[in-house]
Amino acid sequence: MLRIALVGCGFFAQNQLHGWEDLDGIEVVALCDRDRARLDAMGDAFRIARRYTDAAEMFADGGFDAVDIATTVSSHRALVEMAADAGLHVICQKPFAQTLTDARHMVEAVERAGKTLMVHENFRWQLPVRAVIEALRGGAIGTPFFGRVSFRSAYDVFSGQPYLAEGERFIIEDLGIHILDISRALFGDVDRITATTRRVNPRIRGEDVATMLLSHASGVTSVVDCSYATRRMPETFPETLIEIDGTGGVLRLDVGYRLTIQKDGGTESRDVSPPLLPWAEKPWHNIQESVAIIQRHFTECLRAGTQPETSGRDNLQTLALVEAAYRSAAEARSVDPGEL
Ligand code: NAD
Ligand code: 89V
Repeated sequence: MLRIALVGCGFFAQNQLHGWEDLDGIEVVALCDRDRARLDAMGDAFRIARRYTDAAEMFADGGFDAVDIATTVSSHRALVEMAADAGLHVICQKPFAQTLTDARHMVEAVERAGKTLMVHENFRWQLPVRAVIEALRGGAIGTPFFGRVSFRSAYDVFSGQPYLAEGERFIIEDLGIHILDISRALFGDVDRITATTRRVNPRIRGEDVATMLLSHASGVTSVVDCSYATRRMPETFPETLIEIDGTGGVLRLDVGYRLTIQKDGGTESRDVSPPLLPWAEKPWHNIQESVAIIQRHFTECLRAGTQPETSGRDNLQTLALVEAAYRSAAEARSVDPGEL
């Protein structure tokens, strides 16, 4: 039995608790939130008796093997370092850290403790996205040379997550981070990125449109474009649309979770829609199911003694891309993420 403690009982955490409930050999034994009302609501809903408003107290009491950090980013470094000191495995929500320096310290702390650290970077684990990754890695269209990974929507994310409207940074830090990570999963690490950003919605503080051009070390050029200001029908939230051109054909993940591969003069098209889990609801079900998938990956890695694909160390590259995109937009130049 793997015993888990979860910190942060806010908007998203219920998905993580449902995901853990569905996995065999897992028990969430303790919950923490500094907001007593949220803590009790979540504790009652998931019948978890051990409840803390202070994470340090929870870590001191112990009795669990891993911690699932579902708080917003400003608390991540302190919580990850406390977990490392307590000798625990860690899953931490994205964005992993506020700065690359923080992130490097966090990765090193868990490595020193000899434990596993996975970032809850779940978009590359979505079933439709996974189908694209597997087709590409399986050589379905030969060697890729161009990709577009696109997320455009006008869905109101601010009512569920009001903090998204308040930060100086918005779409690259919160959503673009996922889409950049998908581009890395498909085409590998990036030598240069060029980005433009703008704010369309006057009621938020940060940027809600970002267009990024990536030169990958593999030779692929990809475009990663994100918008929360795109009023189109049908509204496609939260679908990531993907186009890839390869030496042997083309691949498209289109609206409605349809994957099409064209090669050798033929077209093969299939529905790769995610299932609607009993606790999930549309349109979030795609994201919700990827929570269950990434959690299963984490437990399999612990059992096998292997590193998660979205480990803390791997995520340093995604975070560097986020920073490089902001720097590129601010300085109107292309940026090598390696310079950060
Ligand atoms: P939220 O603000 O609704 O909830 C966060 C909770 O953490 C709050 O209840 C707060 O009281 C608690 N908290 C903060 N610091 C704490 C501390 N030091 N100790 C104890 N409790 C503390 O936020 P949310 O929308 O649930 O988002 C949480 C994280 O999940 C964010 O990092 C967000 O980016 C991420 N998120 C990820 C996805 C995804 O698909 N991966 C989707 C939505 C949100
Ligand atoms: O997945 C996320 O990180 C969410 C959202 C989809 C709204 O951007 O914050």
